[in-house]
Amino acid sequence: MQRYSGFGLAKHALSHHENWERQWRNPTPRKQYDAIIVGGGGHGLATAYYLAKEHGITNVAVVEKGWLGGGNTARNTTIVRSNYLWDESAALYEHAMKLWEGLSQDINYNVMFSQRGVMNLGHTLQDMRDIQRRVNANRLNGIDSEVITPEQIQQIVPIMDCSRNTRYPVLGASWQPRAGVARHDAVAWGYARAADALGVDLLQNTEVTGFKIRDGRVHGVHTNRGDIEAKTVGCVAAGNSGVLAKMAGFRLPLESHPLQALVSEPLKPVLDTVVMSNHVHGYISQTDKGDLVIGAGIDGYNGYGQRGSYPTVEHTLQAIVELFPIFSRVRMNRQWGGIVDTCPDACPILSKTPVKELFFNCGWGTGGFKATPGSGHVFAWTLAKGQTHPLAAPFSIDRFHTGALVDEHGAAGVAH
Ligand code: FAD
Ligand code: PYC
Repeated sequence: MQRYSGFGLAKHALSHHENWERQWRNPTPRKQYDAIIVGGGGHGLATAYYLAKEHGITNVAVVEKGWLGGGNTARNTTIVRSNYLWDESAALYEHAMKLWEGLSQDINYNVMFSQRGVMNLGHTLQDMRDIQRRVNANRLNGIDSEVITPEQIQQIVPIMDCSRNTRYPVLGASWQPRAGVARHDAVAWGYARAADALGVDLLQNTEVTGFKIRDGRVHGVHTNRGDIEAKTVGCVAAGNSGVLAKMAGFRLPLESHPLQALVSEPLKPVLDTVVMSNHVHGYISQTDKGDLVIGAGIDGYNGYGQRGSYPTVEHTLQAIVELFPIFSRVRMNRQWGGIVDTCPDACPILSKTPVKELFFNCGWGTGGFKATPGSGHVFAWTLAKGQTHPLAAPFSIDRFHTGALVDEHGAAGVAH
């Protein structure tokens, strides 16, 4: 990170924010790269960074149709946790969690990773059985996780209505103290700056419109700025992954849905942890600025419009106000949607494809932000070695033929 002396800071404060150094270059695309990453979200940028840093592969381009981090990375609600049920996914998300814990130092950029704890509420006996099972599985995997009672919840979040008067009373929760939130755009910018410093070309406003495929092998991409050759191509395009797969001539078992979120006007600090309820369809946290960040399940229809429909917002706010009557008169400032790529088993795809040297990293659906460092780390390994990283192996597209699905709907956090 650029460090300024007291004088430097004062100079910038008085300069109307002019003449700041650019954080990354704006290069002209080269004709040929060793690797092209399609998609300049957090996952794509992390992949490029680890390719350069850990594998010495620096002749790399990240090709982004819009601006860096403007997709789901910019639109997500930044919850980071690793309390997944099955060994395969727990290992992958915990790998990410460990990287989160050192990320600001590693990329020398403050990603504001705040381990303020995440609780997943249970409102029925079956919820509580599922929570108990998942907590047991987490602990067997060395992941910090515990079951807490309504009394403990009330102590952690005094403003929550934990009485028996609600439609779906709170019966308990799972609690992961190391979980929390991070600053989404800082993650994208931090990885972008670090990757750029290692020589990676970040090509914004560059849309991939097709793949150059000969003899069953990828040789590069067609873009709106011309063709670019590459030995290896990794696609990390979230909600647009199905569109890219179609360009390459195969189908992926993905559905693209809108997922919405909204933020309130800023309030004084009242909520210093993250509360999620899959059952009543609402989750909430408070930013350092004071806004309440609120979201829920996906909108049920498929689509590519980054909006979402009103009934989902209404349903979410009903759930939030029932849990937090104190928020009933808070005004909402903004609402938006992202397009999430959901798999039938609510797990990602990190995989080779029918086209040689063309790899896909997608299907993170409603929960990929938390995986950003881990996803980039294992995908970079996969691209560098041309074979699947052991942590990624269970998430190959082969599982949809063999039936070895990893069903994480219960841990997905939001309903879909
Ligand atoms: P993106 O950031 O979407 O990046 C993909 C990029 O590919 C985009 O920038 C796009 O422009 C680019 N692209 C697409 N097509 C092309 C093309 N043809 N050519 C070039 N570029 C292309 N996850 C959590 O873990 N915790 C949460 O709290 C959470 N909350 C969420 C809330 C909402 C409202 C939403 C929408 C998502 C949420 N998620 C959450 C999910 C999370 O945002 C995603 O899983 C994650 O950000 C995906 O990162 P990415 O880098 O793969 O995708
Ligand atoms: O995966 O934890 C999650 C999540 C929370 C909100 C959206 N996704």
